[in-house]
Amino acid sequence: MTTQPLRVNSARLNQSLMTLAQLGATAKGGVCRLALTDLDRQARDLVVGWAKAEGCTIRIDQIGNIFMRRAGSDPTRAAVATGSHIDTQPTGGKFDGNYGVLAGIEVIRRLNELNIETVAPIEVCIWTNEEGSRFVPVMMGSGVYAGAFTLDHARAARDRDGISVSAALTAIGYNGATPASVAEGAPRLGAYFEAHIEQGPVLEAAERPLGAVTGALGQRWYDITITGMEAHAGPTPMSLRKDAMQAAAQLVTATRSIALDYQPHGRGTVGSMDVFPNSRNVIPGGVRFTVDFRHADDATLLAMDAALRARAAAVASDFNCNIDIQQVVYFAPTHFDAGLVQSIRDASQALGFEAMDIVSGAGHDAVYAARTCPAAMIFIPCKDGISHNEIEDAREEDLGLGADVLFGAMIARAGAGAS
Ligand code: HGY
Ligand code: MN
Ligand code: MN
Repeated sequence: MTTQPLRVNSARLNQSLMTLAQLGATAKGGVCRLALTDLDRQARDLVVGWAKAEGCTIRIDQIGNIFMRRAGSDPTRAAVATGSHIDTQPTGGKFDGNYGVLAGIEVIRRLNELNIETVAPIEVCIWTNEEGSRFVPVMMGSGVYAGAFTLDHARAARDRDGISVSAALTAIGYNGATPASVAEGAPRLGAYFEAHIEQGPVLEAAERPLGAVTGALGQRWYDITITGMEAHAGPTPMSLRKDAMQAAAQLVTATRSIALDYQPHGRGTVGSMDVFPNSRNVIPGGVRFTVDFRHADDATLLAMDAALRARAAAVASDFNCNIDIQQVVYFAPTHFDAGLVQSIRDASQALGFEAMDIVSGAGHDAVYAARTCPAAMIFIPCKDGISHNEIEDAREEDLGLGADVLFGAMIARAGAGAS
């Protein structure tokens, strides 16, 4: 074994990313490939084909998670795994999720080229519906795997057209047979690394190409339904209105003000809203919208929850509307495994770089994987810190360097025999 750190073929990794990005390519250079659509099927088939070409065996579980396995010399060892997701936001980019999966495929390609046999098996995972855009809950496949919610709950989830996860999995041919959760018998991974773009401005502003992710913000997601009464926009006096839109507006601004009350880590977002009947001269009788709260501290995240509910009670009274708040996602702030984080710092050091410790503002499948095995993440910068946007971009050298760190950290964990 040479003492030089192992490197990936960054040109090939980049080429694979661009090939995958063609599936759902948008005019603005992004990707729209929603979970369990036919585009997701095509992308799954493409990546599974690449893994099979490298001699991997493929396992698909009952929530559609895909595990692409390269054997090790000791099959009794739990797999050292990596991966991410290939479903995207409607105005998603080429790299969110896709990078983590293809960096893992590139590690397998290099192990084969270098004829290195690891001791522990290596697995690359594609987790189902990480984005939570078409179906809720978010990070669905990894959440079922870790027991954050049941398989039945996830398979029963429906999109805006009423299509269930179960039907969508069947439609794309990824209704797998193996158990989907560790509790039900899914193989427990030995360790899980995930490479991902930062999706924020920190690394780029610090001019650091590598982040050792120590943890991730906790999240609470809500569906809020406000019921007032439709009425005529002209004859109805202001004092007699039950205006669901005006009530909603109060909570939209409260979402922002509550997040601002809990800085620096507080985050509050209203990303989606439906208005009924959505006619310009009818006072809205119904408004349904989403709230996404995040914080690094669990007690603070709970305080944000309480502030929202208190504000909603006051608004319901002031605007004579009914307000229903359903929490649809909750996970506490995550602290990744210190040993794995250190192996990421060490792999970065071996390449001549000092990785910057950083907390993830985004949720990732590693958050749920961390409930079942040691997990940690590698971040690389993305241009202007922009993601969940079609202009999302990352530099080939950073993509390659992040994959080099993944390679080194995984080998250190899996053990490498003869080459
Ligand atoms: O919402 C998130 O943090 C991730 O993109 N699913
Ligand atoms: Mn992602
Ligand atoms: Mn995302």
